[in-house]
Amino acid sequence: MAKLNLIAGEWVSGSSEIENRNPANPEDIVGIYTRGTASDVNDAVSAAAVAFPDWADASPQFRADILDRAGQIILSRHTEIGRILSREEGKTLAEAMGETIRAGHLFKFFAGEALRLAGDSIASIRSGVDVEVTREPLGVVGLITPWNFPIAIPAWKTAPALAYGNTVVLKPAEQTPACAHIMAEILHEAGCPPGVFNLVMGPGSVIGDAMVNHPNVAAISFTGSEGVGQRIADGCARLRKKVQLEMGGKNPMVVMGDADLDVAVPACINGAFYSTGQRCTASSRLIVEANIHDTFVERMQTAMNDLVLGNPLDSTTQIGPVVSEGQLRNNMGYVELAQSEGAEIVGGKHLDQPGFFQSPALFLNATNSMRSSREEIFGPCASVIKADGFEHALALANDTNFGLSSGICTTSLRHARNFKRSSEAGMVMVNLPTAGVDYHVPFGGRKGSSFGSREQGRYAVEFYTSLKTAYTFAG
Ligand code: UN1
Repeated sequence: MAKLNLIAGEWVSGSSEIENRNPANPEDIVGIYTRGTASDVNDAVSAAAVAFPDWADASPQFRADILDRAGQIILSRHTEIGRILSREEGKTLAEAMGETIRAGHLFKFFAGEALRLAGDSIASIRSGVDVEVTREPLGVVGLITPWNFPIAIPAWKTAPALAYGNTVVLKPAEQTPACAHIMAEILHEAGCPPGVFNLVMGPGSVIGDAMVNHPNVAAISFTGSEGVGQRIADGCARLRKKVQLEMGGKNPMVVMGDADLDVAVPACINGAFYSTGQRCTASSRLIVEANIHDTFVERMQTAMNDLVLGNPLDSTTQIGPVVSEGQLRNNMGYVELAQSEGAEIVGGKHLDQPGFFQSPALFLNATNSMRSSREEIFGPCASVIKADGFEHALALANDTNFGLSSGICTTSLRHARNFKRSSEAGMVMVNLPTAGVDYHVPFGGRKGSSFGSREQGRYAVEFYTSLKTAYTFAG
């Protein structure tokens, strides 16, 4: 029996079905999921529009309690949900449980934020007049989420949207519908009124497009690829919708000659290869000061040889499969490209076993101008680029069309400070991997990585509300 869409508080089937398979073991079917149509999107948007006035006017305590309950249920089920997440996406059980806990915390954080929505009272330039600035929800918001964080990203968009009084239509990635479906069940169970939260699963070209083009969807928040992001931005601009885009990265990790390699090597291994490199915050360019380069590469190779690849459900596994055959082909294509561009390849082999496995790859002697150093791969592959000193490393780090996350490993306060100030990225890490962020602070980038205001933390209010300036003359 296929898992269904949630529209107006009812579970409804779409027009076809899709199998959700485990990338570590394609024989393992995680579940069968319905695929909705544009008409399901219309129904979901209508339900969300009908539910909006009461939800927007509900006591913030009412909204907070529902979000808090949802967060609590997610936390209490994190082992079971983590296992399903690992089976549908391929990340290790530890990463999957960590992600599920993050989702639970996100709901609980935004439960609190629902009660903290604040405005301003500003003196008017006219006497006897009061000016108040308040924040109001937007209406129906459309959320489009990727496969690489199947529960955390749906949670970090849904929780603030609902906390501030919007109603939601969520379209999760087709490869990973299970966690979003569980989140929908949990919101339902937590007491979310019919129509406040709707789930429509199906292909992006159908469901996503219908959401972007629907006149009653006030805003779209999207995380995914650059190409799709551009299409969504164009559609939203045409209809003057608010839009928030979180797209790719080619995140630099600078390793200075003065770095503590006991800190730098694990940070680079984690940033480049954990979650099989399938994070938009992954460290895909390791920019290493020449005087430490050979030692660093040697230490990285030793650490890579020690990495345990395999079934993500085994507790010793550190690196699981890539998400799909298509993604594996893409990654192998970039390994070949890097080689043809003159890089020396370490690892990067397709493993001959069931599932979509490859060994992590370093592209040695890479230059920053190679295509393999400029385009996002979204796999466990990192270019190693030599730098002559701090200024050169900084220039290389910033020489990219992306600007999501960046990092530096150094023991110099001066290098750390200068890098934090001059890095053209939305998030900067010192002696930490570029990936793996806190859930209660802003997330987002610059240049080609992001568009619109930041996600997460109290800054999420910018996107999910609209300002109103009210003037009152009391007479
Ligand atoms: C993280 O690094 O902890 O899609 C989160 C992504 C990002 C999330 C990264 N939006 O990879």
